[in-house]
Amino acid sequence: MPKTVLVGAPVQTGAAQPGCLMGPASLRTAGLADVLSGLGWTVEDRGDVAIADTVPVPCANPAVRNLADTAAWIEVLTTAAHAAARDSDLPVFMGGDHSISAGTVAGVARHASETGQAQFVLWLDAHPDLHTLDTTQSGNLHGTPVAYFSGQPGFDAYPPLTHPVPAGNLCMMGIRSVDSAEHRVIAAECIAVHDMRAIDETGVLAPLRTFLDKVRSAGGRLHVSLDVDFLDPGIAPAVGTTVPGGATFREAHLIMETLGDSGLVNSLDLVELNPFLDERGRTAKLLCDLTASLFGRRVLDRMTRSF
Ligand code: 4U7
Ligand code: MN
Ligand code: MN
Ligand code: MN
Repeated sequence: MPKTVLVGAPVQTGAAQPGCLMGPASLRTAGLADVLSGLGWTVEDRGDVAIADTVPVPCANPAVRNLADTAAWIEVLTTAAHAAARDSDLPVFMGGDHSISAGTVAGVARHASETGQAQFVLWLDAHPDLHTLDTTQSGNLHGTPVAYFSGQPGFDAYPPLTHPVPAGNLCMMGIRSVDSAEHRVIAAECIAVHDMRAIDETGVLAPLRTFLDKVRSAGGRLHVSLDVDFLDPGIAPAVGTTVPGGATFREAHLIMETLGDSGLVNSLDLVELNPFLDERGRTAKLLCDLTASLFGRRVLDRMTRSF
């Protein structure tokens, strides 16, 4: 049987609003482990990671908030993600705000280097999260993980990055809120960014298939990072950073089903869920259902049907 490991990352130091620390508990309450075992997966829930007390870390940018704690979370998550990738076929990292991906991607990329494979990342988000500690104006560090794990300079206060993911191995979908400093990085690094206008024009499938072909031909490993704000706020209200005009229910499921069919996905983040903002658990349940689509749940099994 294929195996998944669940890792809880109750982190909210990177977000403006409190609440994301309840994300792992909400996903567990929505029944994530049972959903995946029902699909034939062996599930090991490793519980939540934790950090020790920290001392404040100085930063040249006075806007930056919670730097020491966020850096400590990134460090423990790098270790936990490396171990989870080593020990299972498709670990799920339950956030927590998106700063956790600085650690989860660093950790899975370390494992990829050990298997001799290239690491790829599919970033499903309204935002590119490409700020450095110098460029962030909000000071909210959930806006920084992609800049960090892709090896941008300016992260002396984060753990030293041993295995950066090349910008050419990134694909972003759903983007619709980009700050000017992020625009400059996207242009300079030629990152494949499919904004919502592009999705409107082409649908989700064409750019996704192009990216999956690239991962497959490189023999690479693929990490998927799903920010709740990728989804339209009408279907996923439990997030502090809503942006109108997000992915629809079917666009999101089609992405997850196609990713599942590809067999190429090796790790998944479910991030930015803020249960304090949810409505009767509907966003947590939607994340469980989207994860089920990635793990093999299908409305109908296509292979066995003919007309
Ligand atoms: B998320 C923002 F200014 N760019 O830096 C910032 F728009 O993980 C938002 O994608 C960051 O939700 C959003 O604060 C981070 C803002
Ligand atoms: Mn994000
Ligand atoms: Mn390893
Ligand atoms: Mn976002």
